[in-house]
Amino acid sequence: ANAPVTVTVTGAAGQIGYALLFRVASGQLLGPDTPVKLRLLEIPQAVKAAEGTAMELDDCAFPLLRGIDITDDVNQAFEGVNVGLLVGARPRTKGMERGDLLEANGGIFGPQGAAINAGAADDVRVLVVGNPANTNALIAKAHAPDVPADRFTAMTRLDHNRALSQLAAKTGVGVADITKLTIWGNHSATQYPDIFHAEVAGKNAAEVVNDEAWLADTFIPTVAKRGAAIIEARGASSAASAANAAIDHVRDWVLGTPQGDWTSAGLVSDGSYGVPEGLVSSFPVVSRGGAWEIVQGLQINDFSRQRIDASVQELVEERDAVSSLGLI
Ligand code: NAX
Repeated sequence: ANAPVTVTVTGAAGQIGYALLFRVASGQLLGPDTPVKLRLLEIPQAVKAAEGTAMELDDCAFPLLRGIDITDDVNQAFEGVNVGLLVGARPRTKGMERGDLLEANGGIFGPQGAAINAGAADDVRVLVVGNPANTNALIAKAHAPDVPADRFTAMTRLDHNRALSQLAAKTGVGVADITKLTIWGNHSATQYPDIFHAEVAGKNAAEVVNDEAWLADTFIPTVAKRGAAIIEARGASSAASAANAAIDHVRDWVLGTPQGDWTSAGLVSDGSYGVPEGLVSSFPVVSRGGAWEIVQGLQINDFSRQRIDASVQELVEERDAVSSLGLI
């Protein structure tokens, strides 16, 4: 068996935390040969609820679970961490301006980045789920100058999975027959789900669909506004599907993506596809040898270019806002 891996989950008492922790502890994150030690970070008022979740984790008697620490101390939470799942964030409340939201989250993700810089294991991998995920990842990275930038990622895998499901339904195939979909840009309503390089059972998806009106007026808005539709229907935001996507992201990062396919993840841009260097933007990605690589050489048509640029522009504005607030 492998050595135990320390997995830190922030916002552990929240609804995504509740959907995530049992799957991590059961081995679905890192596979059946890797024991896990859990670190749960919460704010003081929610530590008791996190303790309740830990009691339930104990009661599952998961053979791979080698311990649970619960803390409200950010440095303790990230000491020796191998995988950091940054889920807890400050939600936007009524009357809150975007600047206030970014500032409140800067107060969370700045110190978490610094704690990762100070205490994390050399192989640390960080996935930011808490919104605004891309810019929160940018803030955390900015406070961790000694950690390679490619260890900070933001979650767009839920958007990717939503797009897979919508395209499979439209084309009448199973999701496993859809490959090479891409989510570009920000995890927000401006995100661009791109099917021009995707394949449906090996055939070009845009040609199979052959319906630009469906693409522009149904597919893209359905994927981009799915989070709001879930809230409308369920009375609460996506939780199990978000946890599932976090599991998919980290598992693929550590264990690799399948040959002949790719997925989507928010990575620190190296300038690929005209996305300004340093922005955390979603790209088509593969994972090889435990590291993400951006899929290169895709031809971007005008339809896609406009939409990628619009989402990237929003990321530029968020970066400029946190920069003028002194958060990065
Ligand atoms: P909840 O409000 O249920 O849980 C959040 C938890 O975080 C709470 O228990 C809270 O006490 C804790 N928390 C707040 N500040 C903290 C801090 N400084 N340190 C540690 N814990 C802290 O939200 P939940 O539904 O679990 O969603 C969590 C985050 O995921 C939200 O920001 C949400 O917007 C975001 N999402 C991101 C998605 C993505 O695809 N990237 C999709 C799902 C989700 O909407």
